[in-house]
Amino acid sequence: MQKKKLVLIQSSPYDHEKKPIKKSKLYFVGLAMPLLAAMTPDEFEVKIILETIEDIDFDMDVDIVGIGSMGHAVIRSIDIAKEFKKRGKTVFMGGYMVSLMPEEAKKYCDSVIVGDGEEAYPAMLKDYLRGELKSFYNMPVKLIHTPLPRFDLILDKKIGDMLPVQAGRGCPKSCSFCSIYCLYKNHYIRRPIEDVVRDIRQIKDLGFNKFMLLDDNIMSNRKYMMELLDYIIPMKMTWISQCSIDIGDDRELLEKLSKSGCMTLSFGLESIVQESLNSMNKSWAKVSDYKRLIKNIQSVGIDISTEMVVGADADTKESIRNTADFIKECKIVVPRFYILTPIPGTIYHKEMLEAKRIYIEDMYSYDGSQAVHIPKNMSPEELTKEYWALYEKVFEIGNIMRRTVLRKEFFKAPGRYLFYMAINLYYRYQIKNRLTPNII
Ligand code: B12
Ligand code: SF4
Repeated sequence: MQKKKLVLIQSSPYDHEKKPIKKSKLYFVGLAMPLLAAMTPDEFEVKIILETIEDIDFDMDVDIVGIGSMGHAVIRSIDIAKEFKKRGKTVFMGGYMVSLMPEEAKKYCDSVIVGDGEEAYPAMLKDYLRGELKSFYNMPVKLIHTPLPRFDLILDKKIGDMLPVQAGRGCPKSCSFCSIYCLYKNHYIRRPIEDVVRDIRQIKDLGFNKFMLLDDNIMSNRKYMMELLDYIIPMKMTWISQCSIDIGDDRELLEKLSKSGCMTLSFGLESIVQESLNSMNKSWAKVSDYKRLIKNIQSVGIDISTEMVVGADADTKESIRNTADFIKECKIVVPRFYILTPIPGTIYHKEMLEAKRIYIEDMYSYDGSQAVHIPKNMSPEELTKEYWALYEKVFEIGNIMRRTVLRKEFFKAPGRYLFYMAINLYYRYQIKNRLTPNII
């Protein structure tokens, strides 16, 4: 039997002129598409398109099209779906955004996969072959036991020098604005250590010396992490990940992380105002501890990148301006900011809706770069202005240089700090064009 032609597309968000953002190189690739490709039944011939670095030929010879939906890139995903539907193709969608609003997504495609794809995706493709495709597939998994991701399908593309590997999915915390909490509701799955090690080995065997450990909080199970590190240390690789800031008090774990090649950890610090953190159900994070914990982490040679939001109820113009000093003092190598945004499906969205504080209703414009809610201590327009002023300040050339190349650590690892500088300069370029930095 002739194989059905399947293409999996990771869409790229639109810029202000409604053109998909393009890049000559995608440094961080996601895992979803190579993983789904690996779980594709034999009856299909599968191909991956990463739209940030390649164009989509809507007239390509294909039977069925799968489209991802990450953040505000969902509006592009919908437009892609419409184009393929016009040409009579079968279209399915998956990923975070469509999982948070499946009914809406279904208007534009034949089938929506909600949440985990491990069981739902192969089941959906089998149904398609039988001519029994359902509108929705929602099959949460208890254990993630997956084949090796098909990185071979993306190796000839313009990607960076690191590949992703997943350790855990979901998060034990419950921050009110977070899509991960909203989708997984504290359900946190850790993959078997031997599978994670197998995947890291594949990355090394493919000639990559760096990996990105995907897990929303590598700190949440210390025993698991300590054991995983025992396997990572002898591989002599470099890696980055995300974590909660309380890891700064665990000297033993920090030293072992550093020994294993952990280069950068990203922390969702969110705000330098404690009341704002409390209002986001993140009172477990203590602003008064931030500087001390950051110093501890940096003292073992691990650099810090941060994710912060502005526009929470206790934020003022002054606190937003002071955030720039915090970043400077802490020498955060890659700082990122968003305007606190009520993503549909999250608790925060419900709160803002009930309080009649939604300012812009078109959820497709929710890209974290303009205020779409009514803040407490300023107008939405003022918040948007303060947000960009903060970004401008933090990404002044002098500030970029000070936190990347003009620091004593530079001499220990010049390549690493030059890499951070390049990211910062690219972000600066995006900020000048009023694009929220991220796709790198
Ligand atoms: C790696 C990553 C990136 C990378 C790579 C992106 C890429 N294009 O692949 C970079 C840094 C470039 C990036 C950028 C962005 N990201 Co991102 N990213 C992640 C991260 C850390 C891991 C994603 C991953 O690979 N996970 C592992 C895979 C296996 O899991 P998964 O993605 O959930 O996929 C499973 C299911 O969801 C499902 N599935 C997923 N996609 C699809 C598609 C189909 C067709 C099907 C059937 C199933 C399916 O099947 C998979 C297996 O079960 C997540 C956080 C997280 N913990 O997941 C954020 C995350 C997905 N990103 C997010 C956002 C907002 C963005 C940006 C919009 C940020 C911005 N403002 O620019 C951009 C958009 C980029 C784009 N569309 O191209 C949000 C999404 C929130 C939401 N409501 O949608 C997350 C959840 C972070 C967060 N905490 O908010 N990102
Ligand atoms: S700790 Fe991070 S991933 Fe977990 S719920 Fe809070 S914001 Fe989401």
